[in-house]
Amino acid sequence: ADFDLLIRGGTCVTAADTFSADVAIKDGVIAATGRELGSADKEIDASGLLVMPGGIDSHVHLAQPSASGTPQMADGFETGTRSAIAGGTTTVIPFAQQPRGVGLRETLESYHEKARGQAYCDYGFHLIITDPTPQVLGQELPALVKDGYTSFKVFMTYDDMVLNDRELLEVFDCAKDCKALVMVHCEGYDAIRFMTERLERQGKTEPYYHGVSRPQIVEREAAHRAISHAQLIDVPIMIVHVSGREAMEQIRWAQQKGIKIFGETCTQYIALTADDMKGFNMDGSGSKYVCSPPPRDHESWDAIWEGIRGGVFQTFSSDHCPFFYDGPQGKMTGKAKASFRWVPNGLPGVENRMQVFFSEGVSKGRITLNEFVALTSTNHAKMYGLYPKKGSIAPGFDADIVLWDPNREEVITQSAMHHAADYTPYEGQKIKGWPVMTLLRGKKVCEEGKITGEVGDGTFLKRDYSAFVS
Ligand code: DUC
Ligand code: ZN
Ligand code: ZN
Ligand code: ZN
Repeated sequence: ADFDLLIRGGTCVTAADTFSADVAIKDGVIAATGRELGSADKEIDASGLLVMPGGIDSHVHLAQPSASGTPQMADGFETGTRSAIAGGTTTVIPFAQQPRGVGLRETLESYHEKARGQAYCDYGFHLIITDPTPQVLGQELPALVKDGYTSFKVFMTYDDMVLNDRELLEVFDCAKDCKALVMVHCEGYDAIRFMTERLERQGKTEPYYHGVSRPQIVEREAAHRAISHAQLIDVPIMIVHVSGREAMEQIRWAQQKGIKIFGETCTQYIALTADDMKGFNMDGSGSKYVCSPPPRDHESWDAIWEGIRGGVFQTFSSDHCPFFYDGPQGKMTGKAKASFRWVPNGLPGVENRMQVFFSEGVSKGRITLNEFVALTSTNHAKMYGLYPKKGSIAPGFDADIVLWDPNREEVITQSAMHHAADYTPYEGQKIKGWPVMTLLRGKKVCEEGKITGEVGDGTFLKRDYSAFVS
């Protein structure tokens, strides 16, 4: 036969176009699109379905160790990437977090060890820089960027990760020199500490107060500070997990001034609210929704959609950062019972990202199909140096494809999930539009929620420079 596989009769969607075509695949790569392409060993009937690039989720946390005595993450590479492919995502970029005092090579090696042979989908790594010593910024980081680790994240809060302004400037300066893209967690350390300690003195320690301790003002202030530092150095940065209007407006303002600032938002900021963290109950169920930045309110959802439609945000991610709710590793174990400040920050969501975004975005008429593909796949590939290998349906691209039924109605429920976490924050959400088959480099890895791929199918991706960093 001419090809290994032919996907027949579907509607192909890319970031630019929507067109009826068959897709021919050979050796894991898209060989041709069109009609009457030739013969194939296997065929898939995609009539009535959308044929879209597999999702790329450029913001995922897997197997990051927590401090001893605090809950450990629920998902490693096996269950996290299994959950990804079940949701139509074929590439994830998790973080390799530098423990202070440890070198970057050593950090990366330990994450490679956790991932090697353990992934169901392809993966890369962003470093998290917590200890920007002269050795790290002068030698290690530039060398690693050259080796294909072309993006990294820094934090403006958290005791074990926060960088002060001087350190941020040093890191930005290094990124400029080595053409790396810096992702910035924008929440102000001192303001959060102040708010947290005041709430604790008032006895306001339930999970709900996690959100109160870090309101949008705290996020906006840090976003503005990061933007100012980036402008001073003249380096592009990506402000991740934007939760509402305040930070969105800072990014828009910067973009309108011609400062190169990029923005990411996530599922929880269009689907959850601060009220979901209300669990004045003794069981602490509000802790299921504790993440940072915290989910806000309905006005914030509107602001996020405004940013999505207006081009303020280039990428839509899950920020999958899974913890258990129940059991010995549960979110409310140990010190967390005493105060929200000890509840681990993060929600599982890699499997639900495309479902919720399609349903709320495309099915409700807020965005086009092409915008959906750009925000869930193509822009991630361009932003993080995976284009033109990943992120489109065209000859030469990896045959990472999701077949999507735009009319299928489902309800999200934990019992159907493929992650290791024991809950989903999106429980009960009604969805219109659902992934029915996922292909990774031409191999069917999931069909109708059933995993057909094998652990180890996923390979490590060395990345190019960001197409958005010139
Ligand atoms: N930042 C993230 O990116 N994810 C989870 C928690 C956090 O602070
Ligand atoms: Zn963050
Ligand atoms: Zn509501
Ligand atoms: Zn994150």
